[in-house]
Amino acid sequence: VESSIPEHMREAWKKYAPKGFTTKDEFEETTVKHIETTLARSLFNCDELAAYSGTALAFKDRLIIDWNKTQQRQTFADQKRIYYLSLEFLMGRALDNAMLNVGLKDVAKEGLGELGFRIEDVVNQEHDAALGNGGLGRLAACFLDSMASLNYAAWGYGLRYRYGIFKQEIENGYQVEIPDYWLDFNPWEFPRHDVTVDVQFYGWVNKYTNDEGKQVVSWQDGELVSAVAYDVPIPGYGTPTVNNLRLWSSKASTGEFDFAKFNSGEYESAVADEQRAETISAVLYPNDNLERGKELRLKQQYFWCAASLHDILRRFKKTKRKWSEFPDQVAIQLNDTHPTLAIVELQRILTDVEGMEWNEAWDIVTKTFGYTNHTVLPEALEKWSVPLIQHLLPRHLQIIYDINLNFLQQVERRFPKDREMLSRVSIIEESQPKMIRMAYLAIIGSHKVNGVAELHSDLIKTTIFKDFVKIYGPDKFTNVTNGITPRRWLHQANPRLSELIASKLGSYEFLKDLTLLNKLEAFVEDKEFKKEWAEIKYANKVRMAQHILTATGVSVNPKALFDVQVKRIHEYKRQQLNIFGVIHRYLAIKKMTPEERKKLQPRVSIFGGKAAPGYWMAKTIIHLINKVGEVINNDKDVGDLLKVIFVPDYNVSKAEIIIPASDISEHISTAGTEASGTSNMKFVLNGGLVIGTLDGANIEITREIGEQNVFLFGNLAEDVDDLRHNHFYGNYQVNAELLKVFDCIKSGTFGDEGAFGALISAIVEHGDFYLVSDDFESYCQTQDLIDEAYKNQDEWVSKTILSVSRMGFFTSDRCINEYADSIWNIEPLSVKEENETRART
Ligand code: NBY
Repeated sequence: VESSIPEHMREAWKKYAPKGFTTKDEFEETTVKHIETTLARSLFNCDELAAYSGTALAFKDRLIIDWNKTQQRQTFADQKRIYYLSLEFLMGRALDNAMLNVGLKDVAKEGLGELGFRIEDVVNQEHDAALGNGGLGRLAACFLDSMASLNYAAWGYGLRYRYGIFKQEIENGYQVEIPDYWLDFNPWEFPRHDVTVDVQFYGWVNKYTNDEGKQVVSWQDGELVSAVAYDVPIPGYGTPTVNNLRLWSSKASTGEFDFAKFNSGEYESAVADEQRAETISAVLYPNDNLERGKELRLKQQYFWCAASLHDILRRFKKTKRKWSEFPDQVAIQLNDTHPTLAIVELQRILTDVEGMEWNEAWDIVTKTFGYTNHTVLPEALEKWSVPLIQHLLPRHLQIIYDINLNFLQQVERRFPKDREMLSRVSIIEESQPKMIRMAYLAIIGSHKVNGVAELHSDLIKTTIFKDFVKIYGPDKFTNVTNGITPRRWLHQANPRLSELIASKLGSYEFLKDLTLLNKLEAFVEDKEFKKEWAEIKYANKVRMAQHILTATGVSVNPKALFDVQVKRIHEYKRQQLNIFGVIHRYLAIKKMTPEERKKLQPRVSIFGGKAAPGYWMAKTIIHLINKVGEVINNDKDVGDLLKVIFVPDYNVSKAEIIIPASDISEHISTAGTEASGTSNMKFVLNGGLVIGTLDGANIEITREIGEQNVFLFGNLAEDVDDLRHNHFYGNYQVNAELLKVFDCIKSGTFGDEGAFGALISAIVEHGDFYLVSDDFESYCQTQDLIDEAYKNQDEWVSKTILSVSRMGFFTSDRCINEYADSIWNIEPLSVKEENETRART
């Protein structure tokens, strides 16, 4: 590793190089020092927030020491790196994770105790890093944790939004969005003002022949915006590896152009330019599974792709290798189509800037990229209008046309005279205006395309991408079933359960190898163990009930069955089916005799999730849930038999409280619409059971844990098309029980007469696209089965233990190893090798 410090002076560096605290006393010393100096607070004004800040700063010191060593090691080892490009990283809180992963949580707990604080209260001060919408963003966060824990040389690249996903408040039952300004105090990031990249927009393309007779293409006279790197350390669990998440922040370019403006008296307009530049990374777009074609969003995408590629190329160039070795050194994974422009940008740099021939460059590009698809919903597939790209990125548009031309010629040779095929697979959709189909571009520019659960990966091959399977053959398409990190989603979220498991398995090794959970099966009939298991679930429910009381003012009985559906609000996820089912139950309770009521299983129906601010139907669903809750929760006939709760502002840290407290969670999307789902895995891993459709990863969860441990219902994906057809052309009738629910809503039982009409007419008049009515009966019957099953607590607990013991497959560690094997062709840097490398430096 190169250094500017002369050999004979390095002794001083080695002597004073910080080692980081390891003991309780050292922890306290570092923490108090940070509180008194960095934060300028003292014994007399140190509140919990200051204690959090000091602790975080102490751990940040530790992480940085390991981070530096890891980066040196990885550079020295000179092997392939994986770059995970994602517009979203839904990280949640970092302190508890840092303490756990570096193995110093007990030290911190004791130390904080001596300083007068409870570790739980301190950890709770942290603001979530919420740079994501839902599953896709959280998946990226789990992947970072796994890649570091498995010692892969991996970098995440994303945007440093000033505002994360909005905070949700509920006012009179309506969702209200509040900006999430989260950067007031963020000890987990390091500004790298020396790592900046100028990114160009607009301008024009100059093609000419130079003095040597060579064709030159140059994109010039555009507007420059600077990307500044902010690095976030990503510690692995039980390993010295600390990887890097690099987030780009936009600011006005300090190029000569702007200086000229400042000096020529155009001070105000220069400041305005500055603000315009900063808006690029200002805000996370709050849509999940919906694409809206906004210019600023396209700017974000290109800004981030260009800066990241520039950074990756700079690192590659330092190795002095030939370009042909690029794909042996670099793997880039595209998290959905959001970073697809990186494909075009790499081709542009290799040809226009590096002077490579088209085919040679294209070969490198396709060997470098892999593309992960997360949806089959047509409204979520990204398209950008040709005029917009022409305006913003004129050179890229030309390259996209060339990529398309080459591709279509190849298709023409394989399928001569199939004009239909050519227009179907063209990157350019011949609409008004013409549109660029980003998924097609991503497929054509990658060597592998994967879906995120078996059913989903099959569906993309047989529906939206079927022509591409014909063209490239089936091997280009593969499946990598999603996973979750057991560090956050078992150990951190449910420390008591993790501890109980460790006590039976003899160690915490299962957090590194989740398949070891299968040893729990031996305790399925162990009375003492089952008792403790059930006690932990109950304690988690008590904690949840406390949260519900503070957040909503409603008091719920922790002995009731907790039925949870928390996820983004979307018609395809069918929260409307759930709330209609709740109303159906309410109507049944109202009709019951006191004797019948006594026999009924008490329930708490818990909802949570954000609606995209412009998604009116989703907002209406939230409104209905809240209004139903107001009525049912105050109905004396009902009492504890049924409560309906909407937990406001569902986010990662709330998930960590809610998930361990669930008895049943709902994963009830219309079959074929939910690509995978990942919370389903989290719930089962925490000793909850699932009610679900045969969709996404529910299918594989069922295969792993056994049909008898899952409550499945509803129509199959293969029947959806026919059912939809029948809604319009057959003699179709809405389910009679569901109609009673609609009558109840329409009669004004839940106030706001008419406010919910659209939810009803979507089903009764507009073809019930999501098959709510078709699945209603089997949904309600299955809920009744759950009531029955729950009454036999002994069997129920056995089911949950058995399920947990069979969840090993769903760790994101397995998932990352599959990507590494089948897509990235990369090996981890073994810790042994790391230690040797360390000895050499
Ligand atoms: O990705 C989710 C899928 O719905 C879920 O089934 C899957 O488990 C998860 C991880 O693979 N997709 C998702 O969360 N998508 C988004 O959040 C999203 C965000 C933005 C846009 C599209 C989708 N967008 O086009 O702007």
